[in-house]
Amino acid sequence: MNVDLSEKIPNNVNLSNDKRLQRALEHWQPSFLGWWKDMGPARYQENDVYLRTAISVDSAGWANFDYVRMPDYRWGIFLAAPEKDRVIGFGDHAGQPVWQEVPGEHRNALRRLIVTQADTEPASVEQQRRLGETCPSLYDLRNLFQVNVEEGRHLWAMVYLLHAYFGRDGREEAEALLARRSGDADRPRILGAFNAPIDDWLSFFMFTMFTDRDGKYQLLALAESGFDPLSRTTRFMLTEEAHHMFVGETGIRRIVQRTSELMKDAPGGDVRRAGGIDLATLQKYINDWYSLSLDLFGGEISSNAAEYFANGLKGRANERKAADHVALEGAYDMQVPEGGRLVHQAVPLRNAMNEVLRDAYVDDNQRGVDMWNKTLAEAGHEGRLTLPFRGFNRRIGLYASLHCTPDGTLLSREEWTRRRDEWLPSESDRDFVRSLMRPVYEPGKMAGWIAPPSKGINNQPLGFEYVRLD
Ligand code: BYC
Ligand code: FE
Ligand code: FE
Repeated sequence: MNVDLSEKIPNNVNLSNDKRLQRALEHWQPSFLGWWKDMGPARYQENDVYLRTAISVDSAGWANFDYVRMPDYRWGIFLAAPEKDRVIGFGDHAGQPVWQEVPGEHRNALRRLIVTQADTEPASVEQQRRLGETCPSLYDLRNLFQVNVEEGRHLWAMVYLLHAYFGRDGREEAEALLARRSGDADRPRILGAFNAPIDDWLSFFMFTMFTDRDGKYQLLALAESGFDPLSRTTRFMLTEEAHHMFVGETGIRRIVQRTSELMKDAPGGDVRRAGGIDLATLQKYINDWYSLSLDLFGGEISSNAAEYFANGLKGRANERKAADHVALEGAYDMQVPEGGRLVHQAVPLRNAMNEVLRDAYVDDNQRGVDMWNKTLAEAGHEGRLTLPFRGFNRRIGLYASLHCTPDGTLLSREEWTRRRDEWLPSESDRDFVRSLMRPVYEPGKMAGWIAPPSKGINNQPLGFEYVRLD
């Protein structure tokens, strides 16, 4: 499964055999590059960055490291190898052969899923475009750009599907993906979290921890799809996604480590005065990004999700592990707000699929938080970080109507408004965090609020020149 890198658009889908598709994508490419120039990283476009580029989808070839200028990155179209005799794994069509073309009756739903997935990829690049100017180290600067170019490639992955399988309206959607802008009042990105600003590195690490992890779970659910090209393209995206979450999880672990040191060593244990990020501030940023990211799973009770499942379009993460792939029997025990309290309600399983996926996501996050707490425990500190109650600070779904504390105690609107800044970053918290964001460009050096990583990228030393700045 090698890739012809001499082609304008590297790919393993035999693009040169389909002239019409090739022309359509070659037409879209300059628009993409124009968008990258306008909305991609605000600086450093001319600098050499030590990047990983996928040159084939097998384990040996998908991670090829070299210095590249970002605009020269080979954004390609790579699908995981087809599985022989693959059948639909769940829903009403379980056991039937997967589709290689879009079934007419599911066309709108599939297009919508693909467009929603696609929209998040350029959105994240837009959100992160100014971070390079305040990087805590060259190592981190390189990781930011790695994430950015790969999100660009994920956009390519979805645009390929739109162009190859959805005809004229697919091409129009592909144009629209380059026209929406994160945070723009008139033409915002589709999903909430992708319009929130990411203007400091603490937010960046929270985003790659929590929001990219929504990406992981949505991609796992789409990898189960009966529409085989969607399954194959998302399966390959997942291999790249792992690094994005690594950046977030280890980024915060490094901050926690530095904070632990300062709690011991700083005069009076005053972390902020010593130029670090105190645990209370870290907790508020967790509360903020975790709740925003929980919203990305959609409503707890969703007829959209039930239909996606029934029709074999979007499954559960690792559907194979489920005992019953039809899910017509059984119910999900859900906590539902009713008359000022939470009551249990049995929800038909198919209608609870968003919540089932969210459960897997919550567990995965908890594992990461446990790692951070291990760092605190090993340093002899009593303080711990936690994930707030799932209904905390939600804007989508059943809990959007609630006001509650991070531990789930219900509050009146007045009390919520009065006490909000105890739980979420206040303007002054944000100002403080921003005040720490001064760039460090010397190879091997780190900003004072974050510990160095335990090792470099691709076995390179920490002092390696991950980005050549001259
Ligand atoms: N913000 O039945 P409901 C990633 C809308 S991240 C705004 O509750 P459904 C990445 C919803 O669209 C992964 N609107 O929800 C990470 C619907 O609108 P309409 C992205 C929202 O449809 C980092 C209405 O509310 N992939 O890859 O079951 C960096 C009621 O819908 C939100 C996907 O999302 C929200 N948070 O589920 C880079 C996968 N939530 O119909 C990349 C594809 C819901 O009333 N998308 N709404 O206009 C989906 O599977 C589903 O669309 C959702 C929503 C899970 C998002
Ligand atoms: Fe992505
Ligand atoms: Fe990602």
